[in-house]
Amino acid sequence: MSNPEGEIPTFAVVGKINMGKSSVLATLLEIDNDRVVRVSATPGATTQCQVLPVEFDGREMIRFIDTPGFSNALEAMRAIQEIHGEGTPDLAAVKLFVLREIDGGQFEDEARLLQPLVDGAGVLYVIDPSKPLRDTFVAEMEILRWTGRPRMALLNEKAENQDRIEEWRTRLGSYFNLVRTFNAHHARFSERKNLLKSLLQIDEGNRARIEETIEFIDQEWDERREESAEYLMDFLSYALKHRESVTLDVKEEELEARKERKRQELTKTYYANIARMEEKTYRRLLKLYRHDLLKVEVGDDHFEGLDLSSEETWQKWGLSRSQLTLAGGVAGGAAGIAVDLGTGGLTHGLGTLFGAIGGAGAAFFKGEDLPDLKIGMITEQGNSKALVMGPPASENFPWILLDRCLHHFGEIMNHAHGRREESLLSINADAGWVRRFSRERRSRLQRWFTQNVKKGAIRFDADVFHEFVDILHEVEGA
Ligand SMILES: Nc1nc2c(ncn2[C@@H]2O[C@H](COP(=O)(O)OP(=O)(O)OP(=O)(O)O)[C@@H](O)[C@H]2O)c(=O)[nH]1
Ligand SMILES: [Mg+2]
Repeated sequence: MSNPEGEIPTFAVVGKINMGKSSVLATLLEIDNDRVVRVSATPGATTQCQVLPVEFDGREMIRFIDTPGFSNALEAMRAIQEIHGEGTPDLAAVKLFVLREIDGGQFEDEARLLQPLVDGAGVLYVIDPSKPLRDTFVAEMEILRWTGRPRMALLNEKAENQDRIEEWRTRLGSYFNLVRTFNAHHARFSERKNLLKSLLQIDEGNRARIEETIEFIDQEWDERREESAEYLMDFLSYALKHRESVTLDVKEEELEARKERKRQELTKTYYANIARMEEKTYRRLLKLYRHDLLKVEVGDDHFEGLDLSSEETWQKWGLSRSQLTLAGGVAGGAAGIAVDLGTGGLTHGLGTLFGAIGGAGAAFFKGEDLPDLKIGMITEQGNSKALVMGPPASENFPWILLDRCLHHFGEIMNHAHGRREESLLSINADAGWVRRFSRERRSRLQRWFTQNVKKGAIRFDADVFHEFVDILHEVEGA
């Protein structure tokens, strides 16, 4: 990568083997691919220096280097002292050590990790403060100090253990220009950004370049948030407009059991299609936020609580009954579309349909927060009769969908790229985003939902878009 502006600020992440160096970088730089940054429970995962450029618009802004861990720091320290002779070793002594050891020497790991420092890189020293502070760590700190490079220590706590933190901090404070915490498994966007900002404090000479990088990152994050808002609006719009229908032949029309079977099929297809679109929305979000390992599945019947047709979903997500009343219903908008055929079949039909959806029949509607789930009507299409499902007459339907989307968005935001266990997005956390919205926000969104239930395209509404962007911003920060 060309760099007409001169040297690219470079920072090497160093530390004892297995401290989480690679994980810290993976999270900082949003890399969840082991082929790019190898993370492993087995010590010694990283054996070569790995250059990780941070690029914007094809321009390399800053550069990080993942390094093999210190494996024999005490001995290496003595070897450097020997090379130097009397007094405190300096960069020249470290350089000689690297030259001597880099090709198959006794301290190959140490030489490899020190090479970038000899070449001018700043130091990010990763330690796990739940480990006891042994002499080997002190040896590592000594060696790093001898290089004279700007250096920051990062506390990446792998296990809960506050006992040793103060001891670590005090000791690190005398060897490093700055001590920060950065948890590779939990750091969020703001913490990642703060880490980059900390680089300004240790590397004043590259201030302009680092500040520019932080601006790029902020900008990229804003763009992603806006894109996410669009994905969300696309999905909600689709779900609110969606209709599913099947025509009924004479037998199906006349024989209740057959009609019932058709109804159940229709219900299934309707929800399956909404779930498919929801899943697609999450996949788009995962891609946008560079998650390859993280997966999401929205099954019609795979996961309890994710199933739009399950009772639990309706109790857990969406607005409360009183909030719904205040927000004003979708029902009005839907009434003109789902047409009552006016036969006795309708009432009966809806009853059984609810039974199929709720599982628990009448009991389903007794819960305080449960709105009517009026989805599904028999309509006439030309000369034949058809069962039609959608648009949703239930006022809570869009709120439930939005709530779930926000929850998933939050999970995606919170998932650190350094975590390598292949995982499904969790769906068990507390819901309740939309219940906390202000009344103004609820009304504004409700109006947009109602417009969407109606047929035909709706105009892009900048106010609503910005409302969605604000909501996502809040979810990010929570
Ligand atoms: N619980 C927890 N585990 C972590 C954290 N950071 C790293 N680990 C785990 O610690 C192990 C080592 O992580 P790596 O990032 O490969 O460590 P490394 O320092 O690069 O190791 P080497 O390359 O072998 O020197 C992996 O199993 C990680 O998943 C953390 O913040 N929390
Ligand atoms: Mg590593």
